[in-house]
Amino acid sequence: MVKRLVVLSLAFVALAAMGFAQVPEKFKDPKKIRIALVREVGEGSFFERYLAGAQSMADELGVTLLEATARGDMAKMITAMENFTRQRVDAIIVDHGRPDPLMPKIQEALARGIKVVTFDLVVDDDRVPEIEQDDLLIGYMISKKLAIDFAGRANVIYVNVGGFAPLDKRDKMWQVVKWRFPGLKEVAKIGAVTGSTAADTQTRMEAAMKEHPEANAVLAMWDEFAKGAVRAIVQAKKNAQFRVYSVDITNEDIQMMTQPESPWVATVGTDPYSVGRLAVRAAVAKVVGERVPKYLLVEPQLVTRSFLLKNHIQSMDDLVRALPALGESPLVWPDWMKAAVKK
Ligand code: SR1
Repeated sequence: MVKRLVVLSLAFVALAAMGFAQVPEKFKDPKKIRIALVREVGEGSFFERYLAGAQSMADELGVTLLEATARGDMAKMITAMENFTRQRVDAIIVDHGRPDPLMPKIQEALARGIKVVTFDLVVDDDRVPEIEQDDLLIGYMISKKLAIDFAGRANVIYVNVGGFAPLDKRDKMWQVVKWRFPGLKEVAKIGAVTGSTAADTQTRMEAAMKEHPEANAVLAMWDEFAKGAVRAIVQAKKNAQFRVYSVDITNEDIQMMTQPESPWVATVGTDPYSVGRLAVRAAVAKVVGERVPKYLLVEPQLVTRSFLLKNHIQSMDDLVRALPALGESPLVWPDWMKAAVKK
């Protein structure tokens, strides 16, 4: 009897390894699975690439992805949540947004049996997995890189804003690193999320540079902030005076970092394409009844300008080849899902 059980379990393990894992009942007709993606922010190359990743995963799994972007308008985000809840989609991915107005809408969706997953939104509910790019680590890695590059002494223009979960987490670590290296002076803090964030940051950076001629470093906690700061520096021909440190990496960022004399020397991030793919996998896994961990942290990587130049990297495809840790996230890949994608 025991022998037979052992043989059976070994056979099951072997079949699973060969991709014959049992497909969950609810995935038998994937076309019928509707996943809604409700986004607060859509501007910039990070969010474009994230959406492309989400769509690619939905296409590969054969599920339907519906999308609504609120462009910073919380009322629109709430309305989108209400609409998708009324339509009884199978799952909602809530992307950024404020916990206070969104929490009641998340609870309403859950009460109707709709699964909820978040990206960059902290939700105090064990039923809701949270995806993030390990933003405390991002904040630490990029702040430490700046501190070490400048041997602990720099006059920093800090570009960040409160009220967004990832930006708040990154800020916490900048505060820690400033405490550790008291020679880092934050001479100015600028930054706002406006819908034309890069252009507005450029204007703010121009003013900050005039007010603080002693500034020699920029720490920008979103690549849209970094783009604005870099354009202002280049326009003012102050490339040699500044070094820019940022968060996120995209094709556009690579182009700007590898320009001759670019002051943009380092960034820490993940591939947003792979984050978008993970969000869809997590939502589908919840819909079919898989156990999904509460915290799904995509591991960030440090990317320097010198690494890009040395390896002749011109695009995210080149970068992922040179730095495979930036590739597809290993999180949430049940065997049946791997098999479904391979077909
Ligand atoms: C306005 S929040 C912008 C950030 O969201 C994502 O976490 C990206 O990394 C980006 O930096």
